[in-house]
Amino acid sequence: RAARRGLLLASLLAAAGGAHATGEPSIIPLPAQISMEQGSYTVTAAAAIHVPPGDRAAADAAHYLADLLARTRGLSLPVLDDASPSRRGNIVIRSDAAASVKQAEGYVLDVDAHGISIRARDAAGLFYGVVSAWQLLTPDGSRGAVTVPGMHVVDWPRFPWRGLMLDSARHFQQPAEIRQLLDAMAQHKLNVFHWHLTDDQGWRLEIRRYPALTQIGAWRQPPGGDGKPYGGYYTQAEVKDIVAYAAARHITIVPEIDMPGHAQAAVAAYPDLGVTGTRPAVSIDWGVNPYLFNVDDHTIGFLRNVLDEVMELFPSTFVHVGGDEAIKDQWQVSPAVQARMRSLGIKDEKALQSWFIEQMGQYLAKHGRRLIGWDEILEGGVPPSASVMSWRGTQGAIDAARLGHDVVLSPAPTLYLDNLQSRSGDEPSGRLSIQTLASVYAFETVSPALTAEQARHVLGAQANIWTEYLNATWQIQHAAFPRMDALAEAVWTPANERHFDDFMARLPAQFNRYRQLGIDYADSAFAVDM
Ligand code: TNX
Repeated sequence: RAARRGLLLASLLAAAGGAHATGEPSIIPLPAQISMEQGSYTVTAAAAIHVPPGDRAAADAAHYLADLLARTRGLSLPVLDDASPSRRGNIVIRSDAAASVKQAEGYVLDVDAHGISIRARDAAGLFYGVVSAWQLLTPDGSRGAVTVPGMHVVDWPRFPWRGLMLDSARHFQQPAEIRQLLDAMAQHKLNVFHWHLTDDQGWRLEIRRYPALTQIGAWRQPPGGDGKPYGGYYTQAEVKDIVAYAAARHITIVPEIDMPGHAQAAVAAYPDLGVTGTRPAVSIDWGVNPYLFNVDDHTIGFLRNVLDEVMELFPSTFVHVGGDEAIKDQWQVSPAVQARMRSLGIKDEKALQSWFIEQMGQYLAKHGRRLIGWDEILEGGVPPSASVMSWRGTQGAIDAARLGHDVVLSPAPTLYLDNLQSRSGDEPSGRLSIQTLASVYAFETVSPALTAEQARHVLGAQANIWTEYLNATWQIQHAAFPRMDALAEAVWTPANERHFDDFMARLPAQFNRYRQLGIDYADSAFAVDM
């Protein structure tokens, strides 16, 4: 792969030469407003990063910058808390309630002959200003002193939900791999990590009250395996670390506990949670499995207890409860479930799923949280407390927004990164539909079918990495990069500022950063029309 990479990159760099010559800064995602100004500033090994004494948010952002620069530019700059209100020169980062950007998470970045200044009203804004500054300071993959052209940047995100979903159930990833992905997300100004933690093929989250969920549910016996159980899970201590790691990068982790379908691993651990009472094996193949959670008080109580521990671990307002692909056969043929439906006055199984989800929604609401689920939860009448994540195209989001529910877009196939991005042999195995960098880039989160009032319910979008076909780190990284760059621009940059050619010209510098960071991106993204 390495040889092939060199070739593709060389032709790409040649193609992008024009843009380099103009000195256009390679900030990805492209800022909302950027104007080039007179002058320039050279950061040398003698520079320092200055923050005001006691400005904790600025200090945190400054340390993140110092660490990144050391790793990717070989510049080890000290962080000094000596910035007076009038200080100019060098790199100055400060919280500023009067910063001339009103939007949440926004920042103002200036480069002139005196230095680089970053101001923001909130901590996330300072952090994103730092990410942009890091990109300005790593324009070309070389090490040491670097000159940045004068500019004035005012920047803020288009959407509050800029997400990535990772499926840790079909294949388990080590905590270090999760942290590396979170870091990369932060460097793309993505702020929601949707963590798919349970499915038919594995239950990955330690729940103290129900140890068999991970003792049994986290392990499967693959065909042709060596008899050793395959799988893994995250202990609560590991999860706390990962949540804190994400929070330090302004990322919220939205955990997903899938129900009532994709429940086979849980039923394998505790057969009395299921409908039939029999114990299946943890699933070893993909697709839609029949095992559903029961709808009796015992199972509903179990799920509430699980959510208690989930809420303890994850401070996120939103908790994802799945709701996808729950074929209702087991409910249909179970006399107990049918009796329960009659006693509740529920007319069919779709409405029963709606009732089931609403039970969870009310429980979460009682604890100050909000439920989100895949768009199938609309089918039996949308549960009043629910927000909706649209994956079967975008119609679910349109319907839900019209009904006044908040929505997040993650439509297959465009934002499903388990799809291939080219016909190149450099690709990992994956689903055969091809979703190119260009098609992800062109994704428009807000449907023109929505009125302005309805569009206010669109929180944003995310890409999903399902891992049926992706079990190694390099495969996940190939799927994620560089399409994560395209996604970032689709959810951050104002729609009328997005231009694919311009984006492509900024990408080679990003590839250099990937190499410095040890991220195994796919340059097969460019093989499509070559
Ligand atoms: C559908 S998307 C699923 C997942 C699969 C995915 C594969 C969704 C809510 N359910 O269980 O992994 O397709 O692309």
